[in-house]
Amino acid sequence: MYDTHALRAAFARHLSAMYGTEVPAYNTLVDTSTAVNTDHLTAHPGTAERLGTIDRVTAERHGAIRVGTARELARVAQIFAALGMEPVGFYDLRGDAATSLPIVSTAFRPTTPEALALNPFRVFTSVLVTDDRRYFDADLQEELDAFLASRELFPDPVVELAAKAEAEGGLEDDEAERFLREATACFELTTEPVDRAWYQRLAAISGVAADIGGVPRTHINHLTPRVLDIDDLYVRMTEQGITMIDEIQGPPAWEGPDVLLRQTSFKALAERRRFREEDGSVVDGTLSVRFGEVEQRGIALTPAGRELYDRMVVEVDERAAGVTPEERDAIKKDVWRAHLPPTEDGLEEQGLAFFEWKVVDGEVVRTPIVYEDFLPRSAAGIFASNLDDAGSRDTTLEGSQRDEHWLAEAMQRTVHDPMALYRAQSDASRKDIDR
Ligand code: OOG
Ligand code: NI
Repeated sequence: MYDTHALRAAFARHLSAMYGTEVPAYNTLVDTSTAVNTDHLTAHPGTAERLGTIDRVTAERHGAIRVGTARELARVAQIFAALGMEPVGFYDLRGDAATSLPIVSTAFRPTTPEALALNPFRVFTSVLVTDDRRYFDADLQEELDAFLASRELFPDPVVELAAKAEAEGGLEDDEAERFLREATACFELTTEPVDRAWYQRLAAISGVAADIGGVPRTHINHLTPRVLDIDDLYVRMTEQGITMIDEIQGPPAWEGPDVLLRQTSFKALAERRRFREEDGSVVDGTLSVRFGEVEQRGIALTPAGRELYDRMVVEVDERAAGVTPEERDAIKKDVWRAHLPPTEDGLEEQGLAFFEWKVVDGEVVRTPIVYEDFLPRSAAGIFASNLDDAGSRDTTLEGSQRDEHWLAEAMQRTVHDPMALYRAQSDASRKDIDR
C-alpha cells in the first residue's frame, strides 16, 4: 500500500528520473546541488540545517507545468490531490512584467508541517488566460479555445485513479504503480508533431502561450532542486561551462537572515521536436522552452515583512535602472542593510517573519518557519529570462478578471492563503508551549 505521502515522494522520484533522461543538464544540476549541500553542511555543521534537514533539502524539488483551460487545471488538481498537494496562493503574472505572460498561477503543495517534512514536493502551475484581450483578439481566442478543447492532457483512467487515491488516502501497490506510471507519462515531452504555423502565431504574442496552446500535450517545464548556498551553486555551474542567467532573483546574499526565496536558472539546450509544415510534411526541428532552475529557501515573512520586501524591491528597481547585474546586486545589498533587521531576533521583534516554538530538553527554542511558496516577481523574471522573445500585447485594452475565487471555482477546491497557513503553524506551536 502507498499512502498519500508515499505516493507524493514516489511521484517526485519518477518525475525526476524521467526529466533527467529528457534534459541531461538537469542531472548535472542535481549532482552539483547535492555537492553544494554536503559541503555546506561540513563547513557549517551548527547552522546548515536551520531551515530544513539535509535529507529534506536534498530530496526537495519543485516542478513547473502550464495548462490551457479551467478543465485541464481541475484535472491536474485531481492528480495532485492524490499526492496530498493542494492549491496554495494566486499569482497573476499578466500585465506588469516587460515580457508577455498571459497566465495566472497557483502552487500545489502539502499544507501541513508534517506532510512537508515527509516530502515537500510542489508544482508551480500556470493556466492560460485566453479571454484576455490584451493578448488574444476574439478570433484568435476562438481558435485557441477550440484547439485546447480538442486535446486531452490527463486521460480518464489516470484522473479516476487519482480520485480513488484521494478518497481512500492511498492506493494498493499495483494500482499505485500504474497511477505513478500514467501520471508521470502525462508530463513527458510528446513526439507528436507541432503545427509550425500555429505555434509561431502564438509565439509572436507570447512564448508561454505557444508552449501551452501551440502543442498537443503538456510537459514538465523544469524541476528545481533546493540548495543551501545558491551563490556557491552559481559559481560551480558556471565553472562547468553552463551559462546561468545573469541574476539571482529575489533577495541578495547578505550577512543577515535569508528570507523568502532566491532563485536562478539556465537555459536548457534546444530540444528536438517534430513539426508539421503547411504543406502537410513532417520535419525535424528544435524548440527551446525548458530550462534548469535552482532555489535557496529562507524564512517566511508576515504580511508586514512581505510589505517591506515589496517596498525594498521597488527601491532596488528605482536605484538600479540601467546598471549592470553586479551593480544591481550591490544596490540590493545596500537596501537590505538599510531596512531589514540583521538578526532573527530583530525579525521577530518587528513582527516581520514567522517563527515556531518548541520545547527541547525543557527549554523553549524558537525556530524560523521556512517559506514554502513562490514570488510573482521572481517567477516573472524566471519566465522572461528564459524566453528568446518578449512577445507582444496591447496594453491599451482591459485585461480579463482572474483571482483566487476564479481558481477555486475552476477546480472546485479551496485555494489556501499562504499567510494563513504560516500563521496557523506559528499559533499552534505557541499553544503547545503554553500548555
Ligand atoms: C514557471 C516559472 C516560475 C518559479 O520557480 O518561480 C517558477 C514556469 O516557467 O512555468 O517556476
Ligand atoms: Ni520554478
